[in-house]
Parts: sequence; structure tokens; C-alpha cells
Amino acid sequence: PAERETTRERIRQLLAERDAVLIAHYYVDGDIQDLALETGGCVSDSLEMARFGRDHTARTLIVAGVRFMGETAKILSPDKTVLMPDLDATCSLDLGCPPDEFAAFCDAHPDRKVVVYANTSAAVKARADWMVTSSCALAIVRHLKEQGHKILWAPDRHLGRYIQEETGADMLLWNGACIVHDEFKGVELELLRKEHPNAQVLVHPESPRSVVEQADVVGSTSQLLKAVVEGKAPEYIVATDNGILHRMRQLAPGKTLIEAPTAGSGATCKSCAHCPWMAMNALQGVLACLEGGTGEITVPEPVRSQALGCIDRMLDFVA
Ligand code: CIZ
Ligand code: SF4
Repeated sequence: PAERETTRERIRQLLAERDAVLIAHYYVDGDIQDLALETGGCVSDSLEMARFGRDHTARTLIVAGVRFMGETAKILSPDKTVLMPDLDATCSLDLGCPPDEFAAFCDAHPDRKVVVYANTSAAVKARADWMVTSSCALAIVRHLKEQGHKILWAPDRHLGRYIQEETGADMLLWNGACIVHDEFKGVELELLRKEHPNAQVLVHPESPRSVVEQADVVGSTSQLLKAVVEGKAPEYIVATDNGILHRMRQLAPGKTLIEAPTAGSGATCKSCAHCPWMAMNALQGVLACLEGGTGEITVPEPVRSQALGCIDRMLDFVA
């Protein structure tokens, strides 16, 4: 603990000296989230992280999250230095959507608008018409449907199916999944709900249909956080990465938060409600960025400019 405080103190100092700001996702270590808030950075979802980084005046952005978040920051702010605590922190959705295969899929369906989730590489975004996050996906797909467009969606199949059912849009889905949300179990959730009949069930739409169907609120991380803060219920069952419980507890201290069940009590679940890549973000990594300039994100041209188009389209839409 004393050592952690020394590390924190050194990070505070260096952030100020190096004109750097710390931008953290809700799923990373609580210490990093706290430090980001305390030093004038932000803790948020991928949409807000992107906007915050773009609008901030700091010369260096330290992005504590997974790789696509750092890439999006760099695409929006090419003149800033973007550093990440661990460059190996990736995402199963990004890994499951290789740019070459994705381009071939798009080429085979030229009549469709290409809409990709934020959780993709810069090269995949470069091939897309629109990027969306789970905060704005429904509104953007509704908008495209109203304009008469058919959609090619990638990579998360659960989120894609959820949006398809909610909007009635014609959507062709890539077959990707988040290894964390994919583990939530519908049958076990039913049992848990019986034990907590007054609990509100909050579900991120990267979860399977059997789980989404039982939700009182389906939404992005920021929407689920808001549901806890503003909700009237005393108890909440939360089906998303348990990293978010840190911020939920801070903002809604009186409420009881229960993690939604994953593969039961078995030791076979490799990513039980916590993303192994988000977990790679450590205070030591943040310090290394500041001391040594390690973990720099680069996005070469023309990929950067091409990817910028679909991100800007989303940011203009939500503005
Ligand atoms: O699961 C993720 O990686 C999420 C929810 C990202 C984000 O903030 O949109
Ligand atoms: Fe990707 Fe899932 Fe981890 Fe988010 S929680 S970074 S979607 S693997």
C-alpha cells in the first residue's frame, strides 16, 4: 500500500510535468480510475473516452483501456502522443475480425452500409461507413433504416442481433463475441432473480439473448451506471464486466450490487465477468508511459484518415 501511494504520487507529478492526461475505461483497475478523476482526466465508456481525448488540450493522452481505444484516440488526435500502459491489451471482438476477411465480406455485399462497433482495429474502421458504440448504436441504425439502407454489421453478434430486433433493420451479422459478456448465463440468472425478487436486472447488450431477455435495463456501461444512480430499487444484478462496480459503488453508495452469474462456480471460466485485457492495465504501466514514453500508439496513413471518416460521422450524429 505504501508503495502504491508512492507510485500514485509519482504519476500525479509526471502527469503535470509532461502535460499529460489520464483517460480510463470503467473496466480497468479502480486505482487507475480514481487517479484519472483526481487528476482532471476521465473515467467513462469508449464514446466518451474518444471525445474527451479529442477535446482535451494536453499534448499526451494516456489511455488505460484496450488497444482499439488508444487507436481511436490517435485517429482523432494525430498531433498528440497517445500512450497505453500495455500494448498487448486487446479485445476478442477486435481479434475475431481480421481486416482482410472483413474487407472480403464487405466486398461480397456492396449494397449494404457497413456499420462497425468501436471494438475493432483501425484497419476495419477504415473499411466502414459508420462506427458506433453501444451508447448510440440503436439511434444510428434507426436513422440508417429510415433512410432505406440495408446494413452489414460487425463484429459482435449478440449486440447486432439485439439492435436488429429492436429496430427491425435488415442486418447481416459478423460472427464475433466478447469473451466476458458471452459467459453470462440465462438459466443461472433466472435462479438468482428468484433469490432477489426486488432486484433490477441491468444487462450490457454484448450478452447472450437469454440474458438480455431478462433485463429491466439494456444499455451501454454509462447507461447502466445511470440506471443504478437514478434507480429506485435497493438491489441491482449487473451483467457486464465487474470493473464497473467500482464506479457504481462510488456513485450509488447505499445500493446493493450483485454480479450476474457466469459459468457457475466452476474454475473453467477463463474470463468470469472481468476482461483479462482490461486487467493488464496497472499503475506500473501508467508510470512507465510517463517515465519512459513507452506504449506509444501509431496509426499509419492512409488507414488513419480512412478510419477517421466513420468515427467523425458518429461524433457528428451524437453531437
Ligand atoms: O465491453 C466493452 O469493451 C465496452 C462496453 C466498451 C465501451 O465502453 O463501449
Ligand atoms: Fe473486448 Fe469484451 Fe474485453 Fe470489452 S470486455 S475489451 S468487448 S473482450
